[in-house]
Amino acid sequence: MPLSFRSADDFDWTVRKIAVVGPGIVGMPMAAMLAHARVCEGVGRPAPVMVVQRDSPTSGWKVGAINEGRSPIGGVEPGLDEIVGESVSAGLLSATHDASAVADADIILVCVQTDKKGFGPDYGPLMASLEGVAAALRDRPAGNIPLVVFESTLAPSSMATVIRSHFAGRGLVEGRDILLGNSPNRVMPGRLVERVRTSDKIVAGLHPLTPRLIARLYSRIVTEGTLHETNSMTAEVVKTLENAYRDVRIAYSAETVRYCDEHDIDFYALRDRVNELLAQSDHASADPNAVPSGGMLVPTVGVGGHCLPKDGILLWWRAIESGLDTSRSLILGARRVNDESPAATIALAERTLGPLEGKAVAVMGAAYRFNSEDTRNSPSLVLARLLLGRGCRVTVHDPFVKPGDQNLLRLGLAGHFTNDLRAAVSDAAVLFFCTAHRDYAEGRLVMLGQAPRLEAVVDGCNLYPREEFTGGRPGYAGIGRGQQKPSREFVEFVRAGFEAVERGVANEVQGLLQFLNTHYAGEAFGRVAYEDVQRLAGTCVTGCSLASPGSVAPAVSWKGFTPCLVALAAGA
Ligand code: SAJ
Repeated sequence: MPLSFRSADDFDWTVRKIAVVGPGIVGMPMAAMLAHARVCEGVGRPAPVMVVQRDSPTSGWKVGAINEGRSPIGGVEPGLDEIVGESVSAGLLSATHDASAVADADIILVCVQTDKKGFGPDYGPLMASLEGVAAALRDRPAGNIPLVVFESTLAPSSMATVIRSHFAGRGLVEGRDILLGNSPNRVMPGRLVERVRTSDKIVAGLHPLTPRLIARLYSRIVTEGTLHETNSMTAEVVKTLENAYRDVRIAYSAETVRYCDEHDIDFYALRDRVNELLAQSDHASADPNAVPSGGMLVPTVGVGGHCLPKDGILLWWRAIESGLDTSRSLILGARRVNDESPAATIALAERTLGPLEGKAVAVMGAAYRFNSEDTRNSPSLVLARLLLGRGCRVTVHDPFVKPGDQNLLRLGLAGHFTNDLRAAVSDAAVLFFCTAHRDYAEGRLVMLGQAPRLEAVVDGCNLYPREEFTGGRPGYAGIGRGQQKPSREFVEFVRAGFEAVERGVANEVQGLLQFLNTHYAGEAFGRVAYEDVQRLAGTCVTGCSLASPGSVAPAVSWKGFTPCLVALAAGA
């Protein structure tokens, strides 16, 4: 009997095999680290790990790569290739296209990407993968009670509704035939293995036993972080809120920097002073390759990636579906502010450098984040299309992104793209730096020397200090690069605005929790307490310091400037 439990504290568990569905940036490190850890639970030999990857045109090749001992993850991922190779050589890691391989697994990790569609989750790929998992588990050996753990980001209530009912509809009743848990991955491309090992991780479930089981398993790979046990809906809220609140703080910086840039105020001096007053500082003002974690975050050409643009909408999904008023939502308002950033970058450029129409411009960096090939929701590509719309002759460059990249093709930019740096800059009058790739940081002088027609540089990613462009040619415009030190009164105005925004988010989240608990917390164990959300979000390594709910003072303006997020917080 691989799992028998009398209570959440009294159980016998045998783990003979682990399966991982979806060897992407979440599943591949998890599979390799569990295999490498030699998990011996209730048996005298390590549990082998089987990766399942459907035989799709774009990803089916990963099975062969893994079985040859190679990680299918692109970019630079320290430590991952080594543990994949070692585990495959030891016969403890393998891969297959066949989903029925999960039938005899005692633990199944589901690491399939989720997305948004309109104002709700897009679970298409996830549910497609669960068809195979449920069919296989229906034929599982008698008496097995497999544990299925979702590492994917899920909209609050999904575990208790969509996921639970999917398995129940196939004869697998949660708590009797199967245990359903979730542990949303806090992945960071470029640090995949390190993040799993060192970051705190939330482990959750629908049944009280489940977090205990996941914690016991994950304690073998999360060796420097802390495992926090809770229920599924709390984990769903914390994960989506971490990203939503990050999006809000970037939006508050974006609104503030637009005012600063119009009045030649040094935004970064302001940011560092305000964060010091908030006791939420970081080193990101001086380092374009830092992962910002302070209170006020860093305003750039825009917010891309697969997470921040979608998770606030996932958090609001059930409330929007029920028709709740969204007009005063800071989380949804922040999305609008951040989506304006590419256009705001062009406005800054034209204010400083004159009209761009008809000029040859190069967009430097197609990826949404530095030293990465990932173009999902990349603001650089939005900027490129806006520049085309203004009659510019546009080239898009990136050292990592592939010419056949799906988003380049989808947005009609493949014909404007090159990996050749010299070709990208040779004819350009203006260079827009959108992604802080190391090639741009290290090769500035050589690169500018290859641009004989260069008139100006626009810095949209905190890449270059203004002092590096003092000679007057090329001209320089940088987001946040005003030259006047902020007054003490303006610092105080911005700090007070930040505290209004953080209070506004707290009030908004408290309202969402009341809604979710009323409609989706079936039993006491499933309820979400704001204090738990605050405590668990505070374990996010990139900073998520939530305020407590409370009253917000009426919004005031500074010489006519009132951030819309502050107005929303005061109005809510
Ligand atoms: N960005 C800014 N200013 C900032 C920080 C980021 O403009 O101060 C932009 C970036 O340029 C990028 C986008 O926002 O375009 C997202 O950047 P990110 O640093 O949030 O990186 P992601 O989206 O790859 O990872 C996020 C992280 N979430 C949090 O830090 C709360 C990561 O920890 C999560 O694991 C990941 O989402 C996820 O999988 O949810």
